[in-house]
Amino acid sequence: MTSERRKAFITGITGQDGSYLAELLLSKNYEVHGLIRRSSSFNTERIDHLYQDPHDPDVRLQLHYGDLSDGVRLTTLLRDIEPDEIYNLGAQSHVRVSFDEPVHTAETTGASTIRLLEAVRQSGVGCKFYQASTSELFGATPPPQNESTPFYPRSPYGVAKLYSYWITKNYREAYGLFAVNGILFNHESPRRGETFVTRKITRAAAAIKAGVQDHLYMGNLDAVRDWGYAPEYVEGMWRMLQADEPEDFVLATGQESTVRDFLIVAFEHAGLDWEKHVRFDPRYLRPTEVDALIGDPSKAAEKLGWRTSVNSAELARIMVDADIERLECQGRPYIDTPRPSTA
Ligand code: NDP
Ligand code: GDR
Repeated sequence: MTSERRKAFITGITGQDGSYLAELLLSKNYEVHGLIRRSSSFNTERIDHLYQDPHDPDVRLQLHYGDLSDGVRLTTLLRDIEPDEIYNLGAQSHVRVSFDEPVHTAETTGASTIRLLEAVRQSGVGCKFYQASTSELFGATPPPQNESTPFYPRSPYGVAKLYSYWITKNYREAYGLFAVNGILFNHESPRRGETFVTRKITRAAAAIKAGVQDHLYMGNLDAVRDWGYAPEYVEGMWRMLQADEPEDFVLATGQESTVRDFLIVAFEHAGLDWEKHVRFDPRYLRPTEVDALIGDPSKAAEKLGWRTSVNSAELARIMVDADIERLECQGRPYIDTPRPSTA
């Protein structure tokens, strides 16, 4: 049995998507290997519930220290692990932060993809490769966006991801690698990073309801996004690697909401009037904004049988409930995390 078990290597396993993907693959009996950065404090909160004592026989989740900036480490790891599937989810993934740290973002979100692809070639492992591409590639091109829509990125993050998209496609064509781009529209969950807009809103709704916060400072409320539920999207990633041919796919709900729409639902669900609490702060604006992203997921529906079932209003309610519960468990006083003022 064990010899037939497939092995997956996930970069970004400590992130939102990496944690759900690890869960999914473990449930499918994979042996899961994750790359984690050495940090001065623990950074594995999202996968702590999956932890298995490495001393146990038959352990199926194994974590390896490494950084996407270290190509030699990537090659050595792949040689040792010999994965059947690689999911490249690791990135500096915050669009606003990419304007503060453009060079770091180019390195982590762009150049790291070629380091990993070269590690695949140099280690000689025969494996499939998933690249976490993004609707941010479409940027200024108006919706609806599908696999044939021209790209026009609007941030250092989007431009770095554009490089990763094309180098993945190039390695597919040049070397016959089973390498695919999942062009994923925004997907959220209770595990979403705290400075992305949905989570920022749902955390604030919970904190204001609990009486430990008064105001929420926000940027552009008119931006239109296509928000889906993250666990459904990692299923789509896996399906892309199970297809007969390597192809790129858009994953999206096909439905639009503004930031304001999400805010209204989240605050209403917490029993709050958003207009009493939300204030504008220009520091949260981006030098160049992506006004509207609405995906057309028909190719994924047709060829992968992939569909979403959670819309953005349901998502807002799931996330508010989770943040209320989390805050109740934490107890008071509620201490927000120190962070720079742009995200
Ligand atoms: P997160 O920001 O939650 O997670 C990013 C992950 O990358 C974390 O595990 C982080 O580690 C890791 N990472 C960052 N820098 C490095 C590095 N130098 N070396 C190794 N690991 C690193 O992102 P999501 O889970 O939301 O997204 C996953 C991927 O999908 C990202 O590439 C993102 O750009 C892309 N994407 C996301 C979408 C979304 O809506 N969520 C939509 C489309 C694409 P640590 O925990 O130590 O910080
Ligand atoms: P995005 O997500 O940039 O789409 O990238 P984010 O949640 O950061 O912003 C969505 C929209 O909300 C507007 N906005 C604010 N955003 C943040 N973060 N904070 C605010 O206070 C605020 N006020 C308004 C933004 O201007 C924007 O229009 C996410 C990331 O996960 C990427 O990695 C991924 O590739 C894309 O989604 C698809």
